[in-house]
Amino acid sequence: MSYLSGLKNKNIVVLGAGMTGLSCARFLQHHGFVFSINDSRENPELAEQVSEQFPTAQFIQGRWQQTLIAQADVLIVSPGIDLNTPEIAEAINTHTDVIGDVELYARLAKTPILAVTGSNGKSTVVSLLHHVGQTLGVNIALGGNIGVPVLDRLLEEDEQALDMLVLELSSFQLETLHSMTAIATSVLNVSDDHLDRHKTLENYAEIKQRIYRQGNIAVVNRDDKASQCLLKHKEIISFGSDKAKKGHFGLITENGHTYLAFGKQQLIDVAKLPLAGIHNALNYLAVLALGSSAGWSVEKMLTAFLSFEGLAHRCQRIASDDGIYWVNDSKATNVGAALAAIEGLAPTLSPENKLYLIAGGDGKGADFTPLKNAIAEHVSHVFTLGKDGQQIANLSANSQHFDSLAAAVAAAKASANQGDIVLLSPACASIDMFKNFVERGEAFIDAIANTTVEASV
Ligand code: UMA
Ligand code: ADP
Repeated sequence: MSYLSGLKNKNIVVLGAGMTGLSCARFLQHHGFVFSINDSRENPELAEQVSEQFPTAQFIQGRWQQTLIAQADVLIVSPGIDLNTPEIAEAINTHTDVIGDVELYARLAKTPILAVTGSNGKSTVVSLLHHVGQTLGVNIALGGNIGVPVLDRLLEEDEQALDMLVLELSSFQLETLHSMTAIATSVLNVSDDHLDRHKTLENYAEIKQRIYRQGNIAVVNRDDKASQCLLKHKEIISFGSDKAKKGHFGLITENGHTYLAFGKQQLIDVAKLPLAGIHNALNYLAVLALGSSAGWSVEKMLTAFLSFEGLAHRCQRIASDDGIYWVNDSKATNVGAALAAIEGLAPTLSPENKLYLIAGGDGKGADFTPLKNAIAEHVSHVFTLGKDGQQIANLSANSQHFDSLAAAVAAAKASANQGDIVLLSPACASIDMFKNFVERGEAFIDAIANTTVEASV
């Protein structure tokens, strides 16, 4: 009996009625399974869609329904729901099959996978891998935390014909994933993030490490201890900002130029690549390592790099007529990302120009002190906002806290001169003031266009 037909007589409960929950429901309904959906919030955003699209499914909202959860044979938990929720923890203790949507996909699909996790750079790396694969003529798809629930893939007719799936995995998704067998997996880096849920950095790093058990080749970052693969029997391809040994990827600097390199072989001057900053050079190297694991030609991948423009809200230059170099890095939702953006952009400034930082939001329990030295070294003034912005302001004497992003932008505009960089790299989530990082980035772009200079610091 296949795993799928074995689900027929099971009591299946989907927890969470968001993007993931809906895709699980679509999949289950398509196969004619009976299931229930439970969302603990009063008015889940997609509640209407649930009632419309799954009229026969039992839908309980506003609380966790303890008996429903306790009686489930299979509990499919959305990534945003904490497994320590008492009702779910109890189900785990009583050996209910508690899985995520990616686990269900992994149990069913045969498509070769390249899987990426990490605190920062995931979306850039998986999107670049996808772009490179497409350019090389591979029939490739993208899924996971990037906003494309994987089960939707199984409903597409071309799933059988797919050569490769590139998966972006969050720590939340890795908590409920055990059965993936990828060609290659990577923990790009680990820095403070989601500690409100995972409690300690050690616990968070351990969850990320679980990806290596579920792939053949481990692609590791030599610069980051937490990215190393501790499993002795795995084949390893490494990347890092130093010179690499034979068979690994690194950077070589010669006569003021930095090159992506494979062992001693210089591949391309990073100045010729569209995505700037050392953090992006590492992202390119990670893609080369992952692509090589799949047998792709390094030379062809380098050519494909040239036509990838990058993703919105990640160190994205915003055009303006004031001569200021505005950079929207709204996706920098943790300290490591903001640090990479500051350190990556600072070297691109002319000596007479300055770097201004706009930061703050919901810090998710993170410690901001790692930003202190980078701000002291590279940033002329910090404009902060949001719930935990004052904590960032406290790192520097040259700082000021504002009530809104528009006010912070106005103050930055009043301070900056032509050629200066004003970087929005919040080091925080946006949920205290915005729907998500996209809305925050768009508010930044609007504020740049609409602000007249009236504030000064
Ligand atoms: N819910 C509850 N109780 C809770 C928490 C949530 O009932 O305690 C309900 C909400 O009311 C809502 C639903 O669960 O109806 C939302 O589920 P979810 O939070 O798992 O979000 P989805 O819409 O299913 O989106 C998830 C990922 N979200 C999170 O991990 C928080 C998306 O990543 C991902 O793109 C999508 O699955 C498809 O795989 C977003 C994200 O912010 C972009 N990820 C984090 C990050 O990148 O840092 C990890
Ligand atoms: P993720 O999907 O992991 O959030 P993104 O590719 O969306 O990663 O990038 C988010 C932010 O992280 C970027 O805006 C940038 O500030 C930072 N960043 C990108 N790549 C790296 C990297 N390799 N190391 C550290 N920070 C990075």
